Amino acid sequence: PQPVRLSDYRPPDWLVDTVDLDVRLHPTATRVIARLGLRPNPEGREGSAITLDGDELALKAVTLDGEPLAGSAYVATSSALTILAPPQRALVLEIETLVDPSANTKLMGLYRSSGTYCTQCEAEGFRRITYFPDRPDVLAVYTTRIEAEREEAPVLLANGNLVESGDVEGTSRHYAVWHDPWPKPCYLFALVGGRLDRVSDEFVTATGRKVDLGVYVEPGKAGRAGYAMDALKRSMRWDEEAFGCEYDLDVFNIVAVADFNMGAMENKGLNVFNDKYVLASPETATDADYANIEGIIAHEYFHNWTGNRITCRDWFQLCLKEGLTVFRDQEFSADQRSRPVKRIADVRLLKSHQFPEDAGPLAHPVRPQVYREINNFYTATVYEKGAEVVRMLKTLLGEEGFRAGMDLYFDRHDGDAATVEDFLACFADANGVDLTQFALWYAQSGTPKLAVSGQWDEAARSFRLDVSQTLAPTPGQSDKQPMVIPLAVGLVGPDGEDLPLVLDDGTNAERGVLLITQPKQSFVFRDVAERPVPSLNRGFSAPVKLTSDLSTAELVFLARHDADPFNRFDAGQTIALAYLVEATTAARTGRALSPPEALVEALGSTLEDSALDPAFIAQALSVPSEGDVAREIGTDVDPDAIHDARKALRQTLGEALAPALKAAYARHAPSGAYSPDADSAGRRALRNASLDLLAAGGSPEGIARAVGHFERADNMTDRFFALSVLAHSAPDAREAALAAFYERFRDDPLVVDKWLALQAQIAEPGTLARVGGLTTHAAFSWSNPNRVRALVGTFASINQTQFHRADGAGHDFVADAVLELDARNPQVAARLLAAFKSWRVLEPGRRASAERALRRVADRPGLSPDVSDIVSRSLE
Ligand code: HT7
Ligand code: ZN
Repeated sequence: PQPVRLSDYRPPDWLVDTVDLDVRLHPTATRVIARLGLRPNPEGREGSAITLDGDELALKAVTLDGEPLAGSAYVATSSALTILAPPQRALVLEIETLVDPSANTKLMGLYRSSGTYCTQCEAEGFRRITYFPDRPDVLAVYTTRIEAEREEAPVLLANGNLVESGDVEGTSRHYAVWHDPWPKPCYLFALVGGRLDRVSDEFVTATGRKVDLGVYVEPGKAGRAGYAMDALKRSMRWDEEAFGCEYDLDVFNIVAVADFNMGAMENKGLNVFNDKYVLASPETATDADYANIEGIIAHEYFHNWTGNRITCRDWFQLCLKEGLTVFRDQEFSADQRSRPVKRIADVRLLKSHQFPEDAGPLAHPVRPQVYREINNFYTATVYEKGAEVVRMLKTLLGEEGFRAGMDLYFDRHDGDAATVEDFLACFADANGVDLTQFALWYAQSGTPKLAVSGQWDEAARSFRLDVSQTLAPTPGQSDKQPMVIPLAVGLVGPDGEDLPLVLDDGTNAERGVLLITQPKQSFVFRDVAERPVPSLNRGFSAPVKLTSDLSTAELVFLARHDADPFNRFDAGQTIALAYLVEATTAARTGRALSPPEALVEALGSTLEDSALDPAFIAQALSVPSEGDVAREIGTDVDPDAIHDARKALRQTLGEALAPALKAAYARHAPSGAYSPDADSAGRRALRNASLDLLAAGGSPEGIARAVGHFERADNMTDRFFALSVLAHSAPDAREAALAAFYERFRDDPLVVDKWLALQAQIAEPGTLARVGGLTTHAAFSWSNPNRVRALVGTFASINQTQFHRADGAGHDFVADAVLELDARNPQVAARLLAAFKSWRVLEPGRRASAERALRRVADRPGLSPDVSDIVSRSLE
């Protein structure tokens, strides 16, 4: 496909004010009649044709103002309909198309999931339902009539409010008419038809309007939808309180389906979800599942204002809705749970997914300048780094300044298809600041590096911080400009208390934030009577890679005393990471290195600090992942050596901290029935982290404890955690436990996904054959994205030693899987292929095999645009 460039943006030539859809559902021949109220756009090109997008469509009829169009008046292909010389005035175009939802394996447009009809239109799926100007800056008011066999689809849903329903006289069919008064782009269109159970509730908005809430699930699963409903109501209240955003229809529905390309979709008034992010019960869902459900329900709901009421002008502005909405859902979860633990989890996700993306061939700015396939830009950079950019705005402007900017944004742009510039202008105008340099965060790709060193001048009683920033070239961007970096800092005195931050000009560093704008800058603090330890980038105030001259002893001090919980956590991780890098080098030459005593002691005192939140302690105990270590090493990476070093460290920690771990395990035993609340989840997290380290060395006592934990578990969190410990650390006990787990949950696909994913992660040479074998297991299907992601996706993204096997067989397996999938579901195939994104950091042998596998994919004729785009950028 031809690249699409931001610089080529032109307003649409024709606008659509109204869309009246008549959809007659049929498993293989659904008839769609679309009546479009069009008018020339005064801002478009005068006298232009009407060009409508299509994708795999069969045109049956077309009329203009009620008259059939002559064959010479239009050109129709399966991918476009052009009305050649339309009258330049408001007109009504009626288009009839036929689509086959059962044959739709791409899961874009109208498709069937376990028999339920559903739609997915973002980014460009509406054109697979009818011909339409499929771009987000064409906003219309939709009325949707759906008709179906009552027996097959008793539930008929679409966007907006229900205005009419009934039987189609003299037939076995029925219909429903939905009207959405809010103009919207077509990517927010949705309809659902099926046999579904409903969980009902209601919400009264801040101004007293009653909203009917419904969560629809497969028959028999309503008992697992209660938590999603609860999360929805909490989200609705939170958005009113935190941002003044009130819901605006009489109805809000959520539908859970089993076949879905992503997590969920924010269609106006009718969110459609991957059922993985709706269904939960203590027996089937882990604490992590509950937290994900809460966060994703909130995320999609929050889109009602950031995405729907204010949408994007074009797909380059995707971060405008996604980055902002991720920021909002992160804040919601932080308010509902532990703020520090949520921040730690969010930063871990950023570092593990976004940092490698930014460092590899797929790097792109938060707002890309060009794309060949928009589906490939729903990335960690757009979402997670996009959220960090919004967070930095808040750090720079403060709570009130940020809220003033958001208020102005909602006020000024309600009903608009907006841009990043529009968004930033609201913050600049509301606060009287210039954000020109800040805007570089949207334009420059790559992770800035910040090198910081500190010097205490005893005689002058001052402390100087020298800061320098660099940003390495990334694909398509060789020259970089310095960024605005809000660096939150503290100076921690010998007693562990923060010192006042008075700069040498007598001003205070506002909210403890230093503003870095130059390649090199120095900051001098006065009245520093004793040598402090600087705590840098507190709360991870900027998404940068920070290096400092802090000694191990100073990091240990921060791990024990820093008032900033994120940095307290991060100090321990920094020590562990530095050790793992060294130990990896040693492992490559067959040497073993003992971990620093100081690290063991610091973790020991964290473990025994009863003032700390157990969830925080659990995070502190988790050793940096193999991916973290690979990223830190950055070149000539040998995953086997990393694995050996990490395994040895975990074993040492388990042995050295055994008494404290056993005490923590005992202290956090459950005291009542399972509850998914944050405190209970935190206690389980610490108990399970203790169990894990105690078994890490494979000692009979540790394994026996894990077996007992598995057998006695009364909830999925404990049961699955124990199973994971056995799978990774107890080859002898593993198979029996895996078999028992499967037998118990074989009829529950979402739990079977956990079973598949766990086996895909085992860091042993037999895993590739195991994963290959599982692709033919009755529980696996290439056509369900959740199954594919659980088995093949987990293997490629988590199992560093086996995906990057020295013999290249892991790379070949994933390349074959991508090719197998591509014909069926290009989006899922392309995402799987993106697991190769860090292939260039591997040692030469593995790098060569990754390249061979990528070239084999690239050489396959007839690749989808999705896979072709990823493979060509990966090889550039
Ligand atoms: N806005 C939604 C993105 C999405 C999506 C994109 C492409 C293809 C399928 C998709 N399903 C959902 C979800 C979100 O980020 O809120
Ligand atoms: Zn989103």
